[in-house]
Amino acid sequence: MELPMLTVGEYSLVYNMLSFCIASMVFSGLFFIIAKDRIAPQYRMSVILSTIVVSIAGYHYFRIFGSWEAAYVIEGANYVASGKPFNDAYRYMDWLLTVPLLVVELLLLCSVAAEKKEGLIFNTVVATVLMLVFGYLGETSGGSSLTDSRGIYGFLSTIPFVYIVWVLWNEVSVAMADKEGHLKVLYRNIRFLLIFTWGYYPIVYMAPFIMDAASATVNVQVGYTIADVAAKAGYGCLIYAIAKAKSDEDGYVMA
Ligand SMILES: *C/C=C(C)/C=C/C=C(C)/C=C/C1=C(C)CCCC1(C)C
Repeated sequence: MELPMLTVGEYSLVYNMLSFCIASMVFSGLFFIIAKDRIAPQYRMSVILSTIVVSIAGYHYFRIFGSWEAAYVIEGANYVASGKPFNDAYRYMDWLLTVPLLVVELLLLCSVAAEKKEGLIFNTVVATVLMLVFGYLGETSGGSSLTDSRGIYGFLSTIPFVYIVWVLWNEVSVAMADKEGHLKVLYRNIRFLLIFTWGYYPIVYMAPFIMDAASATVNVQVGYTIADVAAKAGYGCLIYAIAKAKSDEDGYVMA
C-alpha cells in the first residue's frame, strides 16, 4: 500500500496517539497485576487474561510506533514515505491474539452453563479468526471502495463479527438477569462498551470509502488506536470491577 504524504499535524496526531496507547496498555496492566489479589480466586482468571491482553497490545503498539517512525521522513514542511513499508500486520497479529482472550475473559464472568461453555468458547474463537483473516485481506488489498476487495472482505468479516457480538450480548444479558444494583449496572455498562467499541472498528475500516488517502490513513490509525484503548484497557477495568463486585457478593476478603 502506498503511504500518502502527510502534514506535520497529521503525522504527529498518529504518533502521539500511538504513544498514548502504549502508556495506557502498560499502566493498566500494572494496575491489574497489583489489584489482582483483591479478587476472589474463582474470578481471578479474567483479570489475569486482561493483563495478558494489554501486555500483548503494549508490545505490538511499541512495534507499530517504531514502524510508523521508520515509514516516514520529513521533507520540507511535510512528511513523506521513506520507502520503508508501514507494517499493518502488527495490528492484525495483535488482534488475532487479543480478541479471543477478550471474548473468553467476559464469558468466564457470565453464568454460562458448564456443558455449553466449551462449545461456545470454541465457536466464538473460530469466528474471531475468520473475522480477522477477512479483515486483514481487505485492509491490505489496496482497495478503497465498497464494491472492490476492501468492501467485499469487509462484508465477509462482518458476518462472524455479528455472530460474536450477538453471543456476548446474550450471555451478558442472561448473567445480569437475576442480579441487582451495582453488579447489574456493571454488566449493562460492559454490554454497551462492547457494542460501541467493537462496532467502531468496522466504521473506522470504512474511512477509505469516503476520504482521500491522507485523511483515511490518519483516521484508520487514530480510530483503531482509540478503539483499542477502550476495548482493552477500559474493558479490562470493567472486567476488574465486575470480578470485584462478584467477589464482594461472595463475601471474599483479601488474605
Ligand atoms: C483489541 C482489539 C479488538 C477488540 C479488535 C476488534 C476488531 C473488530 C471488531 C474488527 C472488525 C472488522 C469488521 C467487523 C469488518 C471490517 C474489518 C474489521 C476487521 C475491522
